[in-house]
Amino acid sequence: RDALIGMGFTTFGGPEVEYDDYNFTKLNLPLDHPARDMQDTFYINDRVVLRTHTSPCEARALMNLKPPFRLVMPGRVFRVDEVDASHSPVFMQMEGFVVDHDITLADLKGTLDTFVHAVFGEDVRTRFRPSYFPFTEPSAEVDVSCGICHGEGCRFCKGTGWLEILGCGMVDPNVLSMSGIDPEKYSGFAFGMGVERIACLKYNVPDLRMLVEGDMRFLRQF
Ligand code: 2U9
Repeated sequence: RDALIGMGFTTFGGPEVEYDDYNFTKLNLPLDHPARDMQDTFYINDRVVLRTHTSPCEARALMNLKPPFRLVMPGRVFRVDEVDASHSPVFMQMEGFVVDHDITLADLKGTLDTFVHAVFGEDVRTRFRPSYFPFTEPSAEVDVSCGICHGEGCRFCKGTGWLEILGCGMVDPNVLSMSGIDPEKYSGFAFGMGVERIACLKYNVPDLRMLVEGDMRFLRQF
């Protein structure tokens, strides 16, 4: 977070109990999108959900703030999931959101490279892989070179030499115009990450549950 504040980001937020309109519709996920399934989302009623990502904060920012802005949005999110070493029904996300004149993919790459180097150290390498998100186009996933084997391939990185740490992309022009921002004048980028996952990768923790169990033998190491 300090690395992002250093680049001029300010924190922003929104409610954990959210309208499905902000959680899905305003982010380009229509009524028949699979992520809206009851299997994946905790519904309070027909119109209200526990937010499944911090992205509704972006929708609220687009409605309430005038660009330009550079925002970072950490917060708790909820998904219907069984607990295992890499999944939890409640976890922390941190998303970033930039809208300004002349924002390009180069700004996205430069910002995320700076962030990754601040968190994982100057000697890690980054890799941007094409991906898909409904609210960004183009989209990418970002990997860092494995801190255990330095890219050689080992058990920790499942032999690939790379660890996936976040998703990102250029804000889809439709998402901007849905909120009344002229995509001819403004462009932007966004990214999102699971905070516990980043912590585990940084400190080589093999199981997300260790972060919350409160075992003193684990906690004393930090
Ligand atoms: C608006 C426009 C763009 C938010 C984004 C991601 C990429 C992403 C996942 C990482 C792992 C969630 O924790 S995770 O499961 N997130 O990859 N999120 S771009 O982009 C937005 C959001 C809102 C209006």
